[in-house]
Amino acid sequence: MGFDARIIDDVNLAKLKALGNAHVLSIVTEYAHLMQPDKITVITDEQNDIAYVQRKAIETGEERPLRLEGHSIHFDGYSDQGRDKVHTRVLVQNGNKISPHINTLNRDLGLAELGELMQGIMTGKEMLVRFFCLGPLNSRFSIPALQITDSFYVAHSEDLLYRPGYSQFCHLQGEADFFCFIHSAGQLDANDCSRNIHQRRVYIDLADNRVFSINNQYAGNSLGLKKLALRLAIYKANREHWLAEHMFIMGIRPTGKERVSYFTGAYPSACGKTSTAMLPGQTIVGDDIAYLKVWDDGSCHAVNIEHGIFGIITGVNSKDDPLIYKCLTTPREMIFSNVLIHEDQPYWLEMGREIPETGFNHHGSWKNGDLDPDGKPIPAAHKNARYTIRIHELENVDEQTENPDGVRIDGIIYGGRDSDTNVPVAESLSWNHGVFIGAALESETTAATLGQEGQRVHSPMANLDFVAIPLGKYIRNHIEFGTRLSRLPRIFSTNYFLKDDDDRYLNGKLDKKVWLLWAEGRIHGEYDAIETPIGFLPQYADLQRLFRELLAKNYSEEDYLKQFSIRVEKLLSKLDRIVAAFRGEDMPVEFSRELRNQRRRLQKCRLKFKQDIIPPSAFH
Ligand code: SPV
Ligand code: MN
Repeated sequence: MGFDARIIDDVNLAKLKALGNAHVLSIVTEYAHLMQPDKITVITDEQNDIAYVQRKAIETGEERPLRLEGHSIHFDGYSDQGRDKVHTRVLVQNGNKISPHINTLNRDLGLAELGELMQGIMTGKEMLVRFFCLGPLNSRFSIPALQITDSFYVAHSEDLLYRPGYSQFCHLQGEADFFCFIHSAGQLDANDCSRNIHQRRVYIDLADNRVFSINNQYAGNSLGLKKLALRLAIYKANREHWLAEHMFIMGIRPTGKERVSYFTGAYPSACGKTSTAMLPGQTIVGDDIAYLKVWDDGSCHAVNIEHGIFGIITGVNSKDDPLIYKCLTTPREMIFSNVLIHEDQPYWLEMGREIPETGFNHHGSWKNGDLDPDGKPIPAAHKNARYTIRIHELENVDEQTENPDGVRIDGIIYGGRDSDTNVPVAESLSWNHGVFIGAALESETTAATLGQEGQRVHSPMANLDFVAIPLGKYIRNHIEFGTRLSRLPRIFSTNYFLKDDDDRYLNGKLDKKVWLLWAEGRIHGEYDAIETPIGFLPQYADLQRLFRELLAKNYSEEDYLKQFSIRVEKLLSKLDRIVAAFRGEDMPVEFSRELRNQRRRLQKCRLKFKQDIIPPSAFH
């Protein structure tokens, strides 16, 4: 197979050939034949090429310019506003199941279906061939990634979110050691949104390090390097003994002390991961995906594989998120998606300003009170509306973000959206207990995935949607990772979403700063803690001081008791759910031991105290 000279010119062909990589050439040829674009454009790391993508995103209509310089808006279709879990499948040989929780499909069937759906899908369109680097340049963490797409929005988003990687492909010296993503938005409708949503497919082909994504635009479905690459990375990490996680990385900097401690944190989508990494006074390395490795000195190092943020905009306001808010309201290159546009300005839900009664949104022309075809009111903006920016646009970006060695991790946090069970912060009793806490993470579903919101679901390490290996093996990898570390990070749990009986949140949005600074202080031996059946809890006096110093808030003992008392029955029921969730998985003995011990400790304290809700002071 060769290239048809009518669809690729000499300049673009030369850019491809200069890589000296037969694998890249054969992939591009194969998919050009299948998808039949009118034209192939190869994008290198050169500024001209990158600017071409941004310009064409506007010219083609996939993005529209807004009032502020560099700002644009992209709309995803009305039914393409979140990750599509149903049509995202891992292709497996011979119909093997990976795990009861992982959506799989026979590889031959999947590839055959794709062959049909992708036939001629790029007719009339331009095929972009792009090269990126997952992770800092010239780093042993990093993985080169080839992206083929016909969406200028996808290609432009990836410019903002990922490091350019044409040079990294040159360093491959012809090897096939890269990830590959093939995307087509398919036919577009009058609003430049994917028309054939009913044929939306995201198929992960582990055998070939490839992911196919068609008939969609929402970034969680379309951008190869985001959640599609995470699935390939988890599979690769499993073979190579490292971890690919749904985690932020941040530097925690206690005031008045000359130190920084780096933490990673895993939270399900829309549960405060970005806002934690963006806490005032701290620094951000990344907000979504981290690779973790055992470093030469026995410590744990991590890198952010991205260099941008695809963040939820709902609720971003000048008071709670001053840094992001400032970015969103000043000129810079950035993309809004699925917000309301009125007189070329973006408006989003809970932005702390009045939202106009009319405008243009993810449903088209909109006025307050409009109903969708199902008779449901159309909100001004989608709850999962987002912004896409380069991380270096932020004032609080950490100076180590591009360090090829990453940063040394001293703390790991697991946090879910849990209204009635877990305390706001606790430190695990040991590494294995911490892994157990991560594995037992539950959270209520949000608008980040299609389907019903507010359902309590189990998501080990907030990563269930992306795990492409048996769950038991995934958990075992975390246990083993700890055995290879001589300097173990401490593991913490957080819960920002605890509510009282009247359904009111027990904590303010910025209280998380106290939990994080307490955790950081624990690492440095600055706070004594109360050992309880569920882990080490903070003492009231320490929190009282932290609240005063960090938030100028008077933290009452009554609030402490409401928030930090141990809800024994709720915790025991949670354990029953976790047992059920892992049924059918081959769990490591260490996990089963932690589960048994956790249950035993809770039962013992129920017997001893003869009450359901036990204040931390009972354990002094
Ligand atoms: C998430 O949903 O976890 C996100 C956004 O970070 S995306 O995965 O791209 O949908
Ligand atoms: Mn995410």
